[in-house]
Amino acid sequence: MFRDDFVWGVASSSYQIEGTDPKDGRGICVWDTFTEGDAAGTRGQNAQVTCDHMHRYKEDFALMKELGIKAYRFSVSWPRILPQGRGEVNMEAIRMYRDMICEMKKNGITPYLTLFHWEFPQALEDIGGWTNPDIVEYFGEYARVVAENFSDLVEYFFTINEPQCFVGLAYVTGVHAPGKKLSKKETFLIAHNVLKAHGKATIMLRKYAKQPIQVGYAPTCTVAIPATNSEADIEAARKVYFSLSDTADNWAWNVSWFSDPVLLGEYPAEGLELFKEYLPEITKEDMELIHQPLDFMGQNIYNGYYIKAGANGEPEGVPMKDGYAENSVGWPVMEECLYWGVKFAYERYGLPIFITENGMACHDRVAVDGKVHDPNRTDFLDRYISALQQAADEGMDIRGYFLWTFLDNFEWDHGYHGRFGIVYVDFETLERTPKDSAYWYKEVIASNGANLHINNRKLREIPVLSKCL
Ligand code: GCO
Repeated sequence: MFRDDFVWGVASSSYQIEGTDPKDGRGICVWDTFTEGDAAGTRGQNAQVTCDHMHRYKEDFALMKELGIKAYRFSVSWPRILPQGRGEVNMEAIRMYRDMICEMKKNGITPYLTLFHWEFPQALEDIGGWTNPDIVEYFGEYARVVAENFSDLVEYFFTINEPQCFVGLAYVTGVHAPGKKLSKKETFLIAHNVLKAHGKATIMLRKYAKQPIQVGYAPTCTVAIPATNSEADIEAARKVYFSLSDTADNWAWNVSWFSDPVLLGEYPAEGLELFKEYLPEITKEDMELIHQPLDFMGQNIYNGYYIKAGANGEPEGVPMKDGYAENSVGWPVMEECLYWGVKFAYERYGLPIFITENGMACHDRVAVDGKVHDPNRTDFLDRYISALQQAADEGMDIRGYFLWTFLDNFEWDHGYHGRFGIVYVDFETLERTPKDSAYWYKEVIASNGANLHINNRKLREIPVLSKCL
């Protein structure tokens, strides 16, 4: 079973749900620019309105309360708070976020605030973005403004969400804003500056906090899952999970380059060798800055791939069987990733873990009875959270689970196509309808997981026919 004080929550990000208002004083972010015109990269869609959460948060937090949700991982928008990315603070944004946080707390919801979930200020992109060495100071300044204005109300902070994604998708493959395909040299510089910015923000959050706070980081990756429980397959998967590749288009899609420096204080030796011709200067001071003590680590985990020990002793991929389950944006459903992802990360880094994101996109619609039936999502969550419990039962220090996500929203390059919410949003009327999975999750929270199938294996037994006749 999960610990008694296990944190049950939902996660979101500002850009995906907030929307805009002509009076909001918010600056432009790279996603606004990316979605202008024909917005080819986002199915012609943008986030100007999205869920209109900025005008409806009272209603949204009341619904969260009704659904028994106790914690909320959300992000604040850098260019909403600092329209130019630095300098003048937009007091309208401070007022809005303070009111939002107070409203959460009034509804018994503990805030977990993420500083950066990909809303990069366009004004900073225009002066070199993450390749500009000053970006570390700018991000530190932003962290100071956040600490000064919100840390009396918020105790838990995350610095950066999924560096793998926004470095890789935004600057290597170019499918996310600002849609650039930069050279390897530039993207390794970006990654290094991102890690330094994380360190700087951690220092600034603590320095300017108005009460003792806890700080973490929220990286991601696809998990290497052992094909069987044999020691050899487990070792092969562990090796692959932390390994690096120079051949893949997207070098940034890995665990160790983004987590070892932050959590262990050094870049993986394999990468220093493999990538040596692309690396910027990395000093001892840089590494000290990056390696700030953290209170916990976040893990955003959705899926994986199978690995076995090959005949020659080297790890080998195991293809998926035809007809495997997948979500509506084509990601495989494989609950073992939550067990192995947590186990491997905990063994290597040893910090308490929050699952900062996990959830499923489905082809949801309002049924003829007016409800949204999403049995695939409930089954997904039951399997995944049960796998997480297994890791907890085996002694991994798991503090909480933030389901991605509360409201269907703007799913980046998928536009409004990927519905990840446990609450259905009609994007024409903006009406919210909790899906069946939301009521199921309410029971999970109320029972601290006692209703999960891992604790009720009997529920899965085939009913005895004679009882029904
Ligand atoms: C990510 C982001 C979220 C996504 C979610 C589903 O992981 O890409 O953190 O913003 O919406 O993961 O793709």
